[in-house]
Amino acid sequence: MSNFPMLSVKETLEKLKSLRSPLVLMHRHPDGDTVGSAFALLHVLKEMGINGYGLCADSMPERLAFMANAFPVFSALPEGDYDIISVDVPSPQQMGELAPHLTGKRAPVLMIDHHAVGTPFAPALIDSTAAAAGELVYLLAEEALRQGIIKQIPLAAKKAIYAALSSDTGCYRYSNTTSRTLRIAAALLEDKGVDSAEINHLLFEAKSERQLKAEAFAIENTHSAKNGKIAWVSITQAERKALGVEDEHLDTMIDMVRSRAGVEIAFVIRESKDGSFKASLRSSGFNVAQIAALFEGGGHVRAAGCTIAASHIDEAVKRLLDALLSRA
Ligand SMILES: [Mn+2]
Repeated sequence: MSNFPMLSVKETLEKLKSLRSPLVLMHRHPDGDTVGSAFALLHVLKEMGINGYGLCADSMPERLAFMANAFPVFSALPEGDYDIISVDVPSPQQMGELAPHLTGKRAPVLMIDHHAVGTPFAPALIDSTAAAAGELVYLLAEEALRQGIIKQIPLAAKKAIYAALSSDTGCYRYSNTTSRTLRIAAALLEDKGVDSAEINHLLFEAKSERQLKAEAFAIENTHSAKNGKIAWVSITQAERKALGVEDEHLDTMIDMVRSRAGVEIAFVIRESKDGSFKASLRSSGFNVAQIAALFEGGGHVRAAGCTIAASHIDEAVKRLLDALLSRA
């Protein structure tokens, strides 16, 4: 286990109160939970009188811009004094290109996360029963409210937390959705300013032309093994160029693979610009986090990710498939 202390919500709030110009770190290939949690936290900190900024190795996806525009986001470390806190980042690997810089004096001072498998790198508030990191940001905001540190949870924070929860639960459909998730969502919706239909439309329905192209590619190029129980798609840089799609357009390909009847384990492997192979895994029950951990990745029982070392994409597929076939 980790050498870093595990913190309660109250202890984490104490730490937040002492932060000086915090940089809130999001994971690489940012999704709705890491972005929603980071911006919600920034809004809550501002309400506490603490001004912070975002930090992410990769650029903010266009489709999340609706909640990611109130604070500047750095993609490289700025000069000056600041404290780095991470949200939804389970391991240094998930810091992307920032990882080698976030050590020593620049090491994060706090992590807020909900992944079951990871490599803690700072004192941490970790609760793997939380459906999203956004749930933990809500608990922190609620505690700050209870202690009178803030007078209200800002509307922008409420919207971002609602989006974070919705994003990681697939619109409150996945098995990670608990009664607490729904109670928090209900509390957020008490504020008439939080428009669930609009947020869910932006997260799940409003797809760009290029995102749809990537989904069509996934539908047409799905392979399977074990009588269709394991299914996958791989996409090379050349194929990505031909389609004109960037990283942010590929995130829903996995949904096309897993939505096939009979599929129990789905994965997508994409070749990145730097020649590495990034895999996303989903399952209907089999522990894919353990498979991802074999490749130094991590995640949740039913949703995990890792980077696979290989000289060619077919080799990356074979390495992951072999690992799955020998255990699933
Ligand atoms: Mn998350």
